[in-house]
Amino acid sequence: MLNRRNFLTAAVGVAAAGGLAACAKEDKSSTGTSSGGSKAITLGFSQVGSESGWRSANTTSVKEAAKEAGFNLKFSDAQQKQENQISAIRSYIAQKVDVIAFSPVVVTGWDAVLKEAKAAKIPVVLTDRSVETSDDSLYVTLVGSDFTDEGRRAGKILEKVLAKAGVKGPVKIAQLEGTTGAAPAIERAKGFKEVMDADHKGDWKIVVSQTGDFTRAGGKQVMAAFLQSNPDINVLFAHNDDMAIGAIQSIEAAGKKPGKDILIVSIDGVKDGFIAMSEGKINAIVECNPLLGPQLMEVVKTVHDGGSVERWIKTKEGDFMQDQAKAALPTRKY
Ligand code: GYE
Repeated sequence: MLNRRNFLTAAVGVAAAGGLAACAKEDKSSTGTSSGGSKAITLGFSQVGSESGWRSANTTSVKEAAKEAGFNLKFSDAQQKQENQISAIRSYIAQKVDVIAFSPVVVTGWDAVLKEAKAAKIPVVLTDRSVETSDDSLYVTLVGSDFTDEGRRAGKILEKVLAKAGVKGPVKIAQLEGTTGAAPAIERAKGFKEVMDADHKGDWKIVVSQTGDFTRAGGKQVMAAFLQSNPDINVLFAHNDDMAIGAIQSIEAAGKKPGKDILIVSIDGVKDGFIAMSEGKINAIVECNPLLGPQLMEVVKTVHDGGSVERWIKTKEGDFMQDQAKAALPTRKY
């Protein structure tokens, strides 16, 4: 079981000692000291990559919020490779940062490096994506969305989309999955399937499903192959907007109308997704909020100061149908 208090108490002691030791070192990227004149918290952050609009907005949010909080942020981009994230985390441990935060590209394979962080008494905060671990004490908390619920919401909103479009016959769904092994890919598929199994056993079928790695290029390429193998697809469920946008290009290239011949539901709610929706090409979007920076910095501060935090700090988000897109577009923040 997680013994967070002991872990944190130990972490704070070491963080304070680490802070003193770090004073001697020059740190060019330091963003200054916190208000009381005390040493700024050094946060090592390992980002997944820069695969999507969501990710860019998330990176900006993290960087801005760290600056705002007066933290010394060490940031690295793993280019969607787990081994890069593991080396980044190892380097943060070697640099004796106060807190490590990361958004794990996939769910498994973290125990070894997380044990190293624990042995060095550096608390780890997960953000955006979760991990599977046999030892709960290896991370303090997760700040991020409920992806299973997003999948369920996508299923529910598809019911509305189909009703609005007046689709009567069989629903043949193509699914563009996110990065294989990543929490949002696993859980969004799971939540969507729950709705299918509960209410649409007879009328909906996923006829093809493959990863597009959360990128536009991936979505475009995989959708082109789907249209070749299954030209009768009438619905696309894309695990993110970028893959839906890529897929739209292939749908149009195949002489079909996205949003009409093929109804599209995606997840994220980035600006380009809203633009495609206001053009009638995406039918509905389930929002997944990337602006996690401020909440993350608050948690990092609490953890660093030895306070207790919830095990999972969930993000709040909404759902949008096509007829809301134009009105919502100017107010979208990412
Ligand atoms: O949906 C996708 C990004 O982990 C929630 O990763 C995030 C996902 C997001 O690449 O666009």
